[in-house]
Formats: sequence, C-alpha cells, structure tokens
Amino acid sequence: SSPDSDGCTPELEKAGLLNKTKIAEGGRKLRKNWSPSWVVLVGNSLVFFKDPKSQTPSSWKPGNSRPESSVDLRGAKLHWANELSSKKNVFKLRTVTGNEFLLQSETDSLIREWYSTIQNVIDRLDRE
Ligand code: I3S
Repeated sequence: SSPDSDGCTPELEKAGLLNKTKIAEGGRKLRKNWSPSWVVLVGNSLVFFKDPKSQTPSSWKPGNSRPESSVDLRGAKLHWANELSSKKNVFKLRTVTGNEFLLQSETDSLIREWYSTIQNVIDRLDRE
C-alpha cells in the first residue's frame, strides 16, 4: 500500500524556489521586500520557508526546519499581476483574511506551473 493509505498525511503537491514579497496584511498595505523563498504547496496550504541556499548545509534538515509563514488557500484569489511590479512573471495571491503576496520567477514555464497548481487547489476547495 502507499505510505499514506490512511489518507491522514496531506499530499505534497509542489515545492520550489520563488521570489516572494508580502504586500498587504489584513487589508493594510505593506512596503515590498522581495526575497527568495522555498515554497511548498501541501494540502490546503502554501507554506513558506527560508531560501535553503541562504542557510548553512547543517541548518537545512528537511523535517526539522520551521516554516516562516503559511497561507490557507481556502477562498483565496489568484491573479496575474505584472502591473504591480517591474519584474516579469508576477502573480498575486490574496487570502480571505486580506493578506496579499506577490510571487515571481524568471522562468516562464515554472511560474505558469505554480499558477495553475495553486489555482487547481483553490478550485478544489471551492467545490468542497
Ligand atoms: O512597487 P514599488 O514600490 O516600486 O516596489 C519596489 C520597491 O519596493 C523597492 O524597494 P524600496 O522600498 O527600497 O523602494 C524594491 O527594491 C523593488 O524591488 C520594488 O519593485 P519591483 O518592481 O521590483 O516589484
């Protein structure tokens, strides 16, 4: 049987390095502060970790590194947002609580994959 045959462990959908900045907290605008982030899409959440490349090898232990923050995707909205940045390939994620993030990659195919994978999770949650 599969390692998660009881269905209790949320499924890992995707993980990778993206540039991230939070632009609003509870509807209040924040000053941009772009930085690379290790982004993990698991279950109903998008979880942000420190860029593993900026850590010392010994500090990077998978099961044992704490997330910097995480986002509940239920009811979230996703929009391409190239008008919000001089960078290319930018999309905006807005949570029901009014937190807004921009996510960006220099690699077109990569950012498109992230966009559609996150949108699929949002759509699945909308149907529940
Ligand atoms: O939307 P903005 O204000 O032009 O965003 C830029 C600034 O946040 C800038 O930092 P300062 O707070 O030092 O001005 C950042 O370095 C830029 O990256 C931001 O613009 P982009 O176009 O990269 O999202």
